[in-house]
Amino acid sequence: MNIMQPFTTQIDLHSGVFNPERQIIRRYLSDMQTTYADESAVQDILKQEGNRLVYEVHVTDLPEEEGQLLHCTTIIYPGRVGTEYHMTKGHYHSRRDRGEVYLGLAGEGYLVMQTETGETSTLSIQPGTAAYVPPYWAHRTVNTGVVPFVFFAAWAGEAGHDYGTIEQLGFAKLVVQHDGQVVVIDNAKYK
Ligand code: M6P
Ligand code: ZN
Repeated sequence: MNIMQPFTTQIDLHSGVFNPERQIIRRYLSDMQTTYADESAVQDILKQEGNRLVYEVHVTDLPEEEGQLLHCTTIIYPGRVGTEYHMTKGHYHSRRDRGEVYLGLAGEGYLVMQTETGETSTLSIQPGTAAYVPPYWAHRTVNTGVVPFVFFAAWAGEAGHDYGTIEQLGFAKLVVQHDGQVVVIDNAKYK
């Protein structure tokens, strides 16, 4: 058994920034060309405005192994691609039977989830909302506000991220702006 040293991280509850900062994963629109339903809106933005930072993840540098509890903050910047709000790529856990817990820190958004047996769930997250992603549910977060949406997440070290299934199939539900309102609609392209 490998005994690690306990440690703390100071988290700015407004910005989600870690101190000490360890690893930051930044996802730009160019990394998400097939994520949004409206692929031509992605190409128009890339051509007309150039690339944009959609979200970043501040992570602890823990080993991805059984027994560890990985944790991070995610900051999704406000914005839309076509009618669809800025969001994370979304994933299943490679070990499907591993769950995850979220805590909203700043801004607001939705946690969009689905199972491989056809169930879907969309939960609103605000500062102070603890949300539970049970085993077997794919999960994606969406910023439906006008300021950065910041939340904390913790999950099992051995869970792993399976992005491929979502890249191939997409999510069944989309969170879009319609007549100035946030609406959850069916994804016509969902396979
Ligand atoms: C949450 C957690 C992380 C994840 C991050 C960004 O904080 O689920 O494990 O990495 O969101 O989401 P994604 O990995 O789908 O881009
Ligand atoms: Zn996860």
